[in-house]
Amino acid sequence: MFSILSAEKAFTDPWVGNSRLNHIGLHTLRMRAAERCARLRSRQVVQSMDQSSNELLENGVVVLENFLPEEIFTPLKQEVELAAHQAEKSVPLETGTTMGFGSKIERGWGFDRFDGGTLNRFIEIDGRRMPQCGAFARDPRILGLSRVITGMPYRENQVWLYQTKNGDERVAPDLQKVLHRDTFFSSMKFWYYITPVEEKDGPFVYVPGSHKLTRERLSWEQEKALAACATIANPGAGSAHDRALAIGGSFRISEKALGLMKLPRPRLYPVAGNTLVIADTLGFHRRGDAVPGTVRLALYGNKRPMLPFSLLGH
Ligand SMILES: O=C(O)CCC(=O)C(=O)O
Ligand SMILES: [Fe+2]
Repeated sequence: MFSILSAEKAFTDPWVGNSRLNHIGLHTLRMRAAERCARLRSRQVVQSMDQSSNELLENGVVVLENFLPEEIFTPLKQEVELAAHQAEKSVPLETGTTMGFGSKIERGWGFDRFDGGTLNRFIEIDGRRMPQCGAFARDPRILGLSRVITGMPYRENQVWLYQTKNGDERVAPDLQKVLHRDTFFSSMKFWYYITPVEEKDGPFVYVPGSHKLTRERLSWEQEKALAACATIANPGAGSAHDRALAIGGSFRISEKALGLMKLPRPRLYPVAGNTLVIADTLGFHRRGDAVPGTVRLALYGNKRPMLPFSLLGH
């Protein structure tokens, strides 16, 4: 019962995935209530809305070029590149060969995880050894934008040095390269790119404005929720892969369905180094198609509220 009031998104949960309750609108009710709570929290803690805050609320995504002044960016870049190089010396950057989301592989300096062929390398920020990164993890502007989206800041220890190495889609497809939304409520993710990301490197892809709960969006969500319940009721139907995607609660979407929702086409965000990309991942997004072997290097953080129905901003 309490799972309905939690951040649980998987329809395998007996309450979240309850067929009767979903027929009378449980899923969309949770979405609308969580959205109200997020707006309420945000209003408590956001003192003033600057241009990027407004853009973020309007589009669900904002790109801030030349985010740091040169005299801060240059030593920060050196620090990040050194840490990435040291990690690579101990464990080379490799791509994956198995489908699906891999589990964490603990390393001395953090962990690796594969999304299909894509390697995600997370290197821990040790503030004593990496003072520039430590300071970046407390950046007041990004903390402010996190509050705009979720009404909450992210935790400093949730900021990582994040390298992505693109695998070969023909060998092991990456589920993050399929358009989706992360969960049923607003969450914040940011990537502060240290090096340029070109189209071939798999830039972030986002559908501007798709974080809004329009009538069309809510009816699509309702359909997806009922499809998830039907999948659970028919354990024999469909491949294991399709079943997992239907009931996992991170709904995938086709470009055709986007059009039916009157949303624009997905937009690619290739960027120069020293650029911040921050998004509400309730909006539809994906990791862009890439040439196998290319690498992205960023500082990354996220805030997915553990209590999406909390009324208190902080
Ligand atoms: O790596 C990216 O550009 C986006 C991947 C994604 O879907 C996510 O982190 O939620
Ligand atoms: Fe995602």
